[in-house]
Amino acid sequence: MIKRKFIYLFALSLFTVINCKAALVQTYQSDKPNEDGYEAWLRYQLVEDAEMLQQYRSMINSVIVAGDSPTIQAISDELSEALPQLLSKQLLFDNSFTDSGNLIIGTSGTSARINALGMSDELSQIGDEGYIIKSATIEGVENIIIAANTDLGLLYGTFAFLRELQTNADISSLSIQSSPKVQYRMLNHWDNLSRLVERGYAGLSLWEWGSLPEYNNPRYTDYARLNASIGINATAVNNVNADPKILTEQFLEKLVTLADAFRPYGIKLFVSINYQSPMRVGGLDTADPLDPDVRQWWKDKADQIYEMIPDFGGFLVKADSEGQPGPFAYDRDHAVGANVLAEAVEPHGGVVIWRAFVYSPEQEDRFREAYDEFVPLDGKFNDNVILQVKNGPIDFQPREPFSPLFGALPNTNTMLELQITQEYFGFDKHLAYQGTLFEEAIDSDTYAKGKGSTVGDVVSGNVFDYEYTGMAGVVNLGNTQNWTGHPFVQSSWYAFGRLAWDYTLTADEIADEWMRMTFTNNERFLDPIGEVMMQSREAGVNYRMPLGLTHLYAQGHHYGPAPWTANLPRPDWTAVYYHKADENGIGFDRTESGSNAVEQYHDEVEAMFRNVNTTPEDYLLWFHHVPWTHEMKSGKTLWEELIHKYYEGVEQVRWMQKKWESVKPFIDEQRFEQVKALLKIQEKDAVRWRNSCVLYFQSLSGLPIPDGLDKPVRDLEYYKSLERTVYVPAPRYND
Ligand code: GCW
Repeated sequence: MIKRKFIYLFALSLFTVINCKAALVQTYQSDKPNEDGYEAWLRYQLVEDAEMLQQYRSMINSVIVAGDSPTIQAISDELSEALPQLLSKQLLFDNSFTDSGNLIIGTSGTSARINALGMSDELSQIGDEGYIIKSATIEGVENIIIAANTDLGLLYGTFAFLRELQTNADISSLSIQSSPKVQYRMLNHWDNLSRLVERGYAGLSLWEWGSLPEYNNPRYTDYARLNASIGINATAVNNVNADPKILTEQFLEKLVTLADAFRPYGIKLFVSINYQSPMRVGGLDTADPLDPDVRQWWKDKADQIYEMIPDFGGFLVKADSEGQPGPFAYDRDHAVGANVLAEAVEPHGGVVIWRAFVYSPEQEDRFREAYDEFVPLDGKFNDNVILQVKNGPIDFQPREPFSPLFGALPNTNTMLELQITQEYFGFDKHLAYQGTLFEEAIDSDTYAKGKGSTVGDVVSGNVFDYEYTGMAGVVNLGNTQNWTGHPFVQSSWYAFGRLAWDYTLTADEIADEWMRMTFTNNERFLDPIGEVMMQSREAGVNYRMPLGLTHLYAQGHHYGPAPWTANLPRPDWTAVYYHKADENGIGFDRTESGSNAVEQYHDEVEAMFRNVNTTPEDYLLWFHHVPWTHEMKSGKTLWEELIHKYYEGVEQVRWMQKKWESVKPFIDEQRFEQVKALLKIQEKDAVRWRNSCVLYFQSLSGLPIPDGLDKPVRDLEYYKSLERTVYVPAPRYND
């Protein structure tokens, strides 16, 4: 009897389990197979738009790729992988010309058919890396051609053509001509040789130093493909807080394997160097850049590297910044320091990228430091040195005004450094598309030569005649299956590449492309999630530091809030240094009554920021210390506006959650559920940010939380305690 009852119960529970599962499957409306995100935006799924599919199928029957090089091989590999899947049809890949439509790829040197089209005028406009995609009638047949001056140009053209198909564009009369607007489109990895990644939240470093040089992990090639598909052509593989060992023969051998994997995709390898390398791995007793032995050491080292990696890009250098060694130890300035390296790589066509991220505890205002150090050196750097400047004067904060160095260095090649990894935006836990931030930085008008001298114009060499131009993006890519942790961090990687290629693209159109390629072309996904992406960065600003507040992070990890931080070894590491709030008001006075940092901008910008009434409210507390009672454009007081912004940030995250819920039927369950879970974390974190900041500022202002807003249930002490108790989702901070 007991036994029977047990069997009955067992059967009943089995029935319930099966039923529940069935119910789950039934309520889940998507029929899309699960995806883990590894392919990122290079997903070659059957074209969703039936009409377009029909068009592509009829127009592309044979693929003819002219030439013979590893890059040409990469093109053929990509197309033979992509096209049969996109079109779900068999195509000819044997270079045969059919009378029903061909895709023809070549330079005028490698393809007689392209040569016969007489495109020399067009080709002369696109440089070494540009491409042309167009419809062309050859031998009475309508074809699509991809033409360029080099195989690399063809590769970029191939990816651009695939993008047309992936985004379901009409290709019936194509006429595309494109070439990059800056020369170095570069990723900066902050990867340590231990494989822990500084500010990296997506697993261990991609570079498996232990199995290099012998094992060429296919992932290196996929990395190169993804980058080439968005036009990235350079990568610095190790942390700017550099381990000198990177320059030892042992590591150079490992780098050879990486450079070999990247080469067919046009990606040049750079390394970050430690300024004391001549001492630390070279056996010298000084690293003084003017010491003849040191000079010779760098020359010999460069010769050795170029012997092993003939197309090596050069060195990336963080010197005399945050404890990194540099020329200051020998009383030499940055220019003297950089030039010794520049001389060493110059005969090989290499460049030195010298970072301008400097600040010292002696400065009254950290904002001023980089400008004060580098402007006097303008014109003193060798031609093959590029100064790499972060977008803002402090450090990748949720919103910064542009660094006044842009537009202030007519005689020093200047490139822009942006951050893709979300050091200050919730790591890999928060959805915060950075395309809008990048666009805001690039479009900022420096007025260096009157109106219309944007940061983008400066770094592309349109304002001053720079010898070398570039943009760098700091990435967190790791060995996590989807590369970035949060699936939407991929969108910022994508946006960086697209903007580095063409800084006039908009964040909006880039988001649209990315979503179509990464998720689906279905408008019912694109419309709501496009809105989410476009608002996500602003939401992150609102719940962290609206109206121009900055650096309210907990010390060290930069994840959670700690606006109360004071009394650290350096004042410029504390939050109170940045907000300067007291019972009367809040904000950093950078006008003449304060640090006067506004004087570093060109007149028009200076005038705008100097005056509290013309300073855009998004930047208000960057430049002015204002009373809590200050009247804002909305008619509210500053206090009320600030608190409303904090609450709005949380509401925006809740809105993002709802939007995400609405797209469940249109994408696969795996990625849907992952983003949904991450949004839950984001909502919780946003509430913590809001309550911590609101309660803390209230403890100073003594003002009430405006009517209609729910008061935090817990008190300030509770939120302060979270700084010590809540797990921080990053390596290094939970040892
Ligand atoms: O933002 C700060 C980071 C450091 C980083 C530094 C830099 C590589 O907190 O982790 O160090 O910037 O850009 O050099």
